[in-house]
Amino acid sequence: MPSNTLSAEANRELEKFMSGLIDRNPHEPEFHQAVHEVAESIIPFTLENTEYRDHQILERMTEPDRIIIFRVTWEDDDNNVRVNRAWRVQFNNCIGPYKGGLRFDKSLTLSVLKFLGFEQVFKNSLTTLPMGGGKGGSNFNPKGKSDREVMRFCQSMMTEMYRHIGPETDVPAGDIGVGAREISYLYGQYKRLMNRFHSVITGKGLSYGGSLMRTEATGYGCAYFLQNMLEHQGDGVDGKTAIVSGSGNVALYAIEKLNQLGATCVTASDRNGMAHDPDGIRDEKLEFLKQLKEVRRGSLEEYAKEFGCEFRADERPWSVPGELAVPCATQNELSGDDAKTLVKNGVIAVAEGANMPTDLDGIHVFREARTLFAPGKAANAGGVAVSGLEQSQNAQRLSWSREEVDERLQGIMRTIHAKCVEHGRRDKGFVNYVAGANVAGFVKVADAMIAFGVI
Ligand code: NDP
Ligand code: 2IT
Repeated sequence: MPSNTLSAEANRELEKFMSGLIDRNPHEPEFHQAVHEVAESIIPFTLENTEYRDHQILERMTEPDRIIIFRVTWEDDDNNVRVNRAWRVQFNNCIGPYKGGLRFDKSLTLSVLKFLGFEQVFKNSLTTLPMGGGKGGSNFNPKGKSDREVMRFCQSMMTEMYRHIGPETDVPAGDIGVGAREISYLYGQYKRLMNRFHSVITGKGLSYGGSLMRTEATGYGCAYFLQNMLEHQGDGVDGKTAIVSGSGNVALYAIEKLNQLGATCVTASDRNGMAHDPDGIRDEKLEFLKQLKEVRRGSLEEYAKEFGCEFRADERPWSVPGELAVPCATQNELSGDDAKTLVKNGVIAVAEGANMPTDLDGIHVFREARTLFAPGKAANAGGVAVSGLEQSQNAQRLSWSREEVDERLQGIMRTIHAKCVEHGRRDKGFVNYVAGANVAGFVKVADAMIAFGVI
């Protein structure tokens, strides 16, 4: 797919690079998409900065260091033997140990994990902390499973995974379908196998090495980034209507912080559909939603019934008007047509809480409309940043206060914003946050790779 904002030479390079990547990695559409989005920014940059081409950095960065694939066998509550597949993609450890979440989702594929691991390399680089990129997970479906089934699955998964991870090697965390409960079971089994109280996983419970604010960090960080983007234009979040998707960890805390910053969040969504609450998801309604999704693991439809608002089955929220859009559910949930609808309805800023929720057409629509658009690798980096801070606290054997972690999180999000502005190509004052995040994330890793030589 050629880009109309690139020179003919850059487009030729992009086509050639992508056709090689697709040949080498067939049947991996999400991975192709994530690389294409990055290559659109990096190829023009490397045409001007030729040392990166001479060292074949983009070719090397799109090949993971290694991928571990393994069987996870476990027993359900009825004593049936169950078999799942799990992966850990160790993508790049040039600036620190592999770091990135674990996803449990019945439709998970290697293509999805490769896109997530690839994005994580750039995101972790942007945080300023010493973290490489990785991602893992399983096609295990936690929906409808008892706590004991989830425990047996996690214990079995860790019984293989423990030999591939470590505080200096690879440090997993949560993602879709992996929250506090799963992290505890995984860590308990690691500790039992290794007899070591290692900082080998983040998102831990507060009583055994977790950091205050890790639960809130991704959503809060995303709201801070949105605020930074708007303030850069002399505006702010206060008084604006926000269209949010998702109702999991990222969405709940993005809504909480956007409320605190004065916005009204009028939508949420889950796999069953979306709820539209024009008065705003706030106060006791937000507390109800947290209980519903974090504790009872129920359907969003219950929220709509409880508070008498509209629920639209099998729909996403993008047709609801608002100035801010914050997609926080999953990849490719916001298409080119959705982006056109949002632009028509007056959206001025989009911040991706999820990873790659906007498809390539959607990104192009926002760019052409000059909508402020923060890609996930910048806007949702607060989660992994506080994971990095959890590791720092574990290394020092102490815990920082909530205020201290929040202050550092705000500082990191401000720094990421500043780097995006510095590296984003500007045309009449417009900041291309996609290009800014890609180039800023790339340079740090690429320079380390060049320094290491041909490895
Ligand atoms: P959760 O599992 O807590 O929540 C996911 C939410 O998205 C749920 O509301 C879920 O619906 C919905 N969802 C998941 N898959 C689909 C789908 N295929 N179609 C429609 N809705 C879907 O995950 P998180 O909130 O942690 O993650 C959300 C996104 O944010 C992901 O892209 C993740 O990679 C990204 N992210 C997460 C970070 C973190 O720290 N947790 C950090 C950075 C990015 P339901 O309730 O029905 O399951
Ligand atoms: O996508 C992500 O950045 C995460 N799921 C968080 C990773 C982490 O290591 O905290």
